[in-house]
Amino acid sequence: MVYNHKEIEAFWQEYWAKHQTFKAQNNSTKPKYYVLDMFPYPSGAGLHVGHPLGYIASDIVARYKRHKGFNVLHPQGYDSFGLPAEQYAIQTGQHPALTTAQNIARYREQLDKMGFSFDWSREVKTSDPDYYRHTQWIFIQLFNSWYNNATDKAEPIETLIALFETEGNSKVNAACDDDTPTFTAEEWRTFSSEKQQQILLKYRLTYLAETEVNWCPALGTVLANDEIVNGVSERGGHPVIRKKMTQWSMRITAYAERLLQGLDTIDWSESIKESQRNWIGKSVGASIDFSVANNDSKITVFTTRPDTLFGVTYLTLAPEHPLVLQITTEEQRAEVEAYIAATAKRSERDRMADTKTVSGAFTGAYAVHPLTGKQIPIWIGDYVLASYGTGAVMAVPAGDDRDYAFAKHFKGAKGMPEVINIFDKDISENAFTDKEGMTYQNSDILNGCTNFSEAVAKVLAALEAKGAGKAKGAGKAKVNYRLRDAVFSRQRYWGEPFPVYYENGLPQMIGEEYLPILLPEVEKYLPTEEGNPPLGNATTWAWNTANHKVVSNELIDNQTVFPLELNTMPGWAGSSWYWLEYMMEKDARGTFPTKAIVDYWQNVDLYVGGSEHATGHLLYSRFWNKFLKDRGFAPTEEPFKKLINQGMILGMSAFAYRLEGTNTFVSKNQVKGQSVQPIHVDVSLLKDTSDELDIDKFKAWRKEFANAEFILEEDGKYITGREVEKMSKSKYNVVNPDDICEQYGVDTLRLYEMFLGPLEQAKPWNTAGISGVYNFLRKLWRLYFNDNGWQVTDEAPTPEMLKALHKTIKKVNEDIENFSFNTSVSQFMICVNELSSLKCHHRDVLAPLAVLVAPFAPHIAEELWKRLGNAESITYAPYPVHEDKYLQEDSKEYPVSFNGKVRFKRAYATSMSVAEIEQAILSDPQTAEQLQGNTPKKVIVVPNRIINIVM
Ligand code: ANZ
Repeated sequence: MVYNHKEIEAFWQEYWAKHQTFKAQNNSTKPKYYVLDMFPYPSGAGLHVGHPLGYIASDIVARYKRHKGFNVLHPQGYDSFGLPAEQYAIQTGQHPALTTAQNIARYREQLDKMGFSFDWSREVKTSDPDYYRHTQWIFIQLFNSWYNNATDKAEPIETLIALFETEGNSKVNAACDDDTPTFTAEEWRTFSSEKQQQILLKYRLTYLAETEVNWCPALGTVLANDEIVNGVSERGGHPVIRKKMTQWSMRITAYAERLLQGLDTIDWSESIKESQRNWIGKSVGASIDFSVANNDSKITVFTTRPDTLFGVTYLTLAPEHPLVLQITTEEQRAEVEAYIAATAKRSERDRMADTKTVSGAFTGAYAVHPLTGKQIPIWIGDYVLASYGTGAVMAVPAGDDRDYAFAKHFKGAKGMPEVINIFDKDISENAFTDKEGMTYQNSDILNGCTNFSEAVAKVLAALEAKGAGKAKGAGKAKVNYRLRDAVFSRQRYWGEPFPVYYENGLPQMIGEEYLPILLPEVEKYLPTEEGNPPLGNATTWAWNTANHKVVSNELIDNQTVFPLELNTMPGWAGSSWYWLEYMMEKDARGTFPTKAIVDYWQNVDLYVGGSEHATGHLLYSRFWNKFLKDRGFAPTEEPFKKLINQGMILGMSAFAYRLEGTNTFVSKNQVKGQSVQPIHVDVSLLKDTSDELDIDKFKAWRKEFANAEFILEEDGKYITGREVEKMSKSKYNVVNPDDICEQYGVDTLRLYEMFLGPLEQAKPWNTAGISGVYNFLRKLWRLYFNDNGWQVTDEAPTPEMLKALHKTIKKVNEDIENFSFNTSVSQFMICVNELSSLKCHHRDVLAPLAVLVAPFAPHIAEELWKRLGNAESITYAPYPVHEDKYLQEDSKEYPVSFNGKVRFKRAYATSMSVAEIEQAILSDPQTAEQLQGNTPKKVIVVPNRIINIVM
């Protein structure tokens, strides 16, 4: 009986679907285990062999945990809103919903063929109204919440309003906008309702505000920081500029500290945690106020070095700082304005990356030092970023390189002091000149401090104590985070509509009971002529507050019918909570979330996906989860307990070498220094997974190659050059898993992907090795079947057979727990080889072996299990546990040395004592030969290790 993968795989895939073998139970006495894959964006290209890598690994764990008695939740779905479908719609006019549905169907077909044990009954699609009504619902909850720093959690906005009504806001410790005014309870009550609304927006966890955004003109949309790579858009590589726009933002900064602390509680790779830490960027320091001379305003700086306050030599403001134009003197105005115009052309990233160019301008204004009362010139310079800290720095050339470079660059210029102030203690000279000719003078005031924290405490105390003077309270300790609030509006069509309409320009939430607000139909997917987002093309996009319906724009009267929001939500909205939706079975999804169910599943035990989401999806998800936890909708502080990032599978590109300026192609070994141009050749044009080009196929591939000439190897073959590159359509090195499944079967594909190397490492795909894995499965099959059929016997297995089995049981259990799947595959190969040479066809070995391989190669395992006489699927069969007694070695081979040199080897039973071994070795004829008549002086036996004879 031969191994017929096609029949077997088709049969079991149908069986699993029909019997809903992998359906998770929301009520179970078993312990729960939740294994999640990052759900795919269904692109038009379908899956290549790189995509399933993580899915195979998580599927092995899911299947293993079922064998181990867990109630496993292993769902799958689609992150189906997004740019590519919309770009395609713009080009072709096809509705994104249509192309998305087609792509999903294709993905599903491919995923089904790979034998994944997904519980498809819980599938989610982020573009499905049944799903996005909950995304809209979460948005409303965020809008209706504020962050109370005192309780360190989000609370309903009503509790904030109650505080305002009774005590105003001076004592409220909340995450809010920096420019929030202070008011009393009386004042609050006299505010108009509009004013109250505006103030509340400064506290809500999602709010509308004019912000500086990354605008990508080519894509016609705003991009998040993590959607920009090296200053250009991640998708398409288009330029990005800074622009002010009114946008929805998420107050993620309220959670900065919890996002940071939480990292210590989760089992993620250090590198991902480190990128999140850097992204959050916590700095501990102080904010210090400097009043502006002859002006009522004050400039607040953020510094991590308050101890350097006496070294302040000038102040530098970001060119965009709101006070700049106000304080600039008439004399300096032209210069300052010219400088501002020049820096506006540089992106923030350029400014950060460029540490060499020094530029700036003097405003003509002076600030007053809060302790010395001395006047300090105020400059602007683009090394100071408007969006970090307060957008202003106290410049200390004696302590900071950039401040030093700036002072040196402008030495002798108007407004740049002649001497640099020293902040330090105990500098013996009061004035000196450094190598570069810069002169210093000592402030003297901090002398005597011996360490940093003492100096900081002294400065802050001095600022606090400055009596009746202006400086009292001019400094306070402050923690600053690099993390910014996240812009949440996109000027796109294919995303979640906001459940928001506008009354007098102020945003209002639509009642939860009227969700979902469906994405409207539009004629075209481009921005409108007035520059409004694509939803501006919709003609039925107004909200009737009387009957709670979306109605025609013509009915807008701003009395009962109001315009709806034209932006849509960003790509990360739908992916920031999807693991919770999976917990609910489809028919329980009416109200979200169903508390008892969410409480049962808690959070994701194992999350598998790419590391490219480090500071995007993985940070936003943690933020939303913490928010939902605060408001009682999610049970745990962290959504993903353990995270594994699968490494990328690289492609093996193939090249043909065209002689420069001709249509002649030279085979790899005939190039020999000739001037050739390497051309990517589609890897499907190679013969039988080798490097040989199929010339006929190549000629038919492209018109321009139809008449190509070839210079071949001596054996008449055309050999291509191969190189490892990222797997991508544009490099023609994409390997389609469908072809492999067809030829070798999916069990082979699954094993092979795992066999390629450690899960977390990047590794090249080379189809050539796959036949080895296929042969392994055939060999496994042949333990159970011979040419005439079934050959499994009920005879008792020998100790060797049991040892081969139990070694494997032990190794594979350990490997799966450590996510080391490649080593398990090698162990299976060793085991099957051993059992084959032992002629093992014994049920007591072969039955557990089938269960052991089931997580890896589930189809063949099911088939063997059935043939072994089981009526039920193998899925829930207990996973074998090894017994130490079978692993014991019954004899041990010793290297036998004479005066330290190994001469031969001898095996002795492990039950023998040292004295017995000594006696045996001394009476060994080969020992006599080595001794050549000498009497041994000493015999050393180290049990289970060595024997050494000293002559
Ligand atoms: C005085 C000082 C003296 C500073 C000294 C440093 C060294 P991190 O650690 O990144 O938070 N700074 C503050 N706001 C800035 C902005 N918007 N753009 C550019 N630089 C800014 O760094 C904080 C330090 O970076 C602050 O401490 C400030 O310079 C500068 F010997 O203040 B320091």
